[in-house]
Amino acid sequence: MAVRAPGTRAFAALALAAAALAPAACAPPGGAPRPMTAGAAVREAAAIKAAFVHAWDGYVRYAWGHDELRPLTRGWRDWYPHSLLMTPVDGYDTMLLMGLTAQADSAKRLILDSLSFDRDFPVQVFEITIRELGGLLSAYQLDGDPRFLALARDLGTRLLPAFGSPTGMPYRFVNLETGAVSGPVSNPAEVGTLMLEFGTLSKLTGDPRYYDAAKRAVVALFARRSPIGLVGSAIDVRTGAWTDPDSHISGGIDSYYEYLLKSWLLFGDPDFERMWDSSIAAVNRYLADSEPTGFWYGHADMNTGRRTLADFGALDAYFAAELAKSGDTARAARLMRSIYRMWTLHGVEPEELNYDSMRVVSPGYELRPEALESDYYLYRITGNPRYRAMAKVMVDSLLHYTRSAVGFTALKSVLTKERRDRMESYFLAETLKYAWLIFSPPAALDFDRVIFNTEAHPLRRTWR
Ligand code: DMJ
Repeated sequence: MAVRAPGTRAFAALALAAAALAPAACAPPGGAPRPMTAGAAVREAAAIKAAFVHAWDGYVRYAWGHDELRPLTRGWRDWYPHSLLMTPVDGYDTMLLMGLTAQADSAKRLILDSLSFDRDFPVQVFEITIRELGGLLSAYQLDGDPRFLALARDLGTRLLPAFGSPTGMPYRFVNLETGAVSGPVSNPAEVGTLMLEFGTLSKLTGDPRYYDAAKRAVVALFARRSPIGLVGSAIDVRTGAWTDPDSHISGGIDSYYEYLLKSWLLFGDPDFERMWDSSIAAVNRYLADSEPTGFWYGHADMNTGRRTLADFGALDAYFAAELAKSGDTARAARLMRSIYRMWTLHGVEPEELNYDSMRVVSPGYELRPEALESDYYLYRITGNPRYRAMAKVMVDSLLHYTRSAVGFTALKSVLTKERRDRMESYFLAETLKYAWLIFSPPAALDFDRVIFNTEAHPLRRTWR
């Protein structure tokens, strides 16, 4: 069923606000936007919190005990033959941060009463690690209940057989009960986005196996970078041979870079610093692209560095956060201007844009958080009020176009605003969390002491 967003004309005011920012958004941050008053920020944060409650209420009413809400058909979706409670596990720490005590209590009860990983089916190691393991570890750190850590430990142990390949890089899937593995052709994101969770699990339990397995995988992947320092899109974990040389910072590679940087920051392990330093130099040399339309990161051949594609999309938008966190606020600010331009082109960002022609290549919007994530980092690191102004435009349009009677829903197309019956759990874990944090006082979360995993679960170094 094609459903269109309501009140599009009534939304003209927002479009005007976007237009006011857009050309100039493209002017340097620091160009004197009207700072948001404290009262306006409080109201925006309250609207985002109310949006979270609306999303959660939909889950409670129509998808309770399942992985995800189907907002349009008022049903549910499970990823596997049995639910792993993706939405409650992913959303729990956002509830704690927002002070949603009643919601947090019911989510906690559901998780502790019924979440079990003793299941005879294969799961995707990457997704289960970033959503479930990450969610349980942050739940433990924020809430202190040892049952969260026990669940995390059980899950981490069941995932460990995935690392049993000849190279040490994990298979994509592992059966939680039998340990049987499958999916030998993987990618840098799935190989290299396990360290924060497995490392934290080791630090919190005193069992080094998790840290060691995840680190060995990253080191094995890094060792297979090309002579010019880039990685490709697909690699066989049995042989270590690349099966796709397309290099980029987008989905399939993205969080590999994110975790090199953040593993250095969270664990202080200098091997990660070296790998990040060498990787970011190659990325900035071969993938960064200054065009008349803005500053972007495109695709290139990992062996020659030859530009192959001028595409950038919603997933790539995380990269400004990494640049900012690593201290490169100049590139981060330039990239954020492009991201904002991409977002305001059609009112909501598309999944993929060709930045030469500025034509949409893939028109969906999957309720993704990355643009707001980068905006949040830039706002916290620079304090520049322009980032709150940008965020207000992005948040208001996303809530407008994706809100449905029950929950929020992905868009099939940002061009037509036609909807799709899906509310991913990361909408509660990430999108609404970053949005809310941008408009909340710094005390809402100690930004300098926290490392977010790629699903926005905050992890803290509580060990020596
Ligand atoms: C999330 O699951 C994570 O942010 C992941 O790193 C990328 N994809 C989604 C959000 O877009």
